[in-house]
Amino acid sequence: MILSEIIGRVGVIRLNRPEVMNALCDRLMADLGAQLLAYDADPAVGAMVITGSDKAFAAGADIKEMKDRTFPETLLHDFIAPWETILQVKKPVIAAVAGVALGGGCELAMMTDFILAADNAKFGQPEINLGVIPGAGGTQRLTRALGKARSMEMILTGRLMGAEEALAAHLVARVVPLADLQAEALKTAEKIASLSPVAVQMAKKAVNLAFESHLSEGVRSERVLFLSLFGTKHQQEGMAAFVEKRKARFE
Ligand code: DAK
Repeated sequence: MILSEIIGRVGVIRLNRPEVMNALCDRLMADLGAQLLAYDADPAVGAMVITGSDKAFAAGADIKEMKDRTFPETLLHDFIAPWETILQVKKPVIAAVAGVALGGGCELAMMTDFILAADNAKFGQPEINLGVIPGAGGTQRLTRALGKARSMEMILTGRLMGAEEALAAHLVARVVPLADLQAEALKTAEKIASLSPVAVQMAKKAVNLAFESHLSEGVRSERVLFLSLFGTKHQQEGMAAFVEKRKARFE
């Protein structure tokens, strides 16, 4: 249900259920989580990309699998845990989104570190049409990205948002032509993978603090992370290379 390969220093994971627009069933989520953790532990990988097909990043959780679940079952058979594995990943993860990213698909994309969108991308939280609400962080992350008014409108009406609107609303980092999406995602991930892995992980942690904490707490924690980098060779190498007008070598 996923296809994965390492290209250069980038672990690429492709969601692969084309017959159902990459609907995210339990097995796919378990496989995705396991692959993310494997790449996180693999020194050959410096960054990851999650992508889908040209038509669908993912059309949401698998409705056919989910529809008969009862409340006690959802509690007893923890179907939530695999959705959160991605939050344990320390290396940067980019979502390269083409086509639809709906419901759980949009939530998965928002759980990555940032989204690169193809010009045909469509984002939305249409759960309200199914008589439910987003359950994997959508109400929280979409609201932090878009602000209350736009997020409320999308979640209450199920309206989809195109790539350009998503860019203007700060949901995505960049929009590129569909034909360039994979190459751009790889190039971006490769750039990150070429940098100091220690600084990269601390940068990810620090930016996430802005998202998940109050300002003063985030700034205090950023300072601790920043100062601790002065205990690394990469800080010495990066700054020495600048002064000596040469390219830094982060080994
Ligand atoms: N689940 C299962 N099958 C899906 C699917 C989905 N989400 N989306 C599409 N498919 C299937 C269709 O049923 C169809 O299958 P067949 O009929 O051929 O067997 C096939 O994919 C092609 O779809 P369409 O024929 O509908 O294709 P169209 O191009 O006409 O439309 C579409 C594409 C993506 C606009 C449409 O399929 C659609 O609206 N799909 C549903 C989108 C949606 O409602 N998504 C939200 C699902 S609810 C949680 C974790 C996650 C979640 C909640 C909690 N926890 C950890 C607590 C997430 C919930 C959701 O995502």
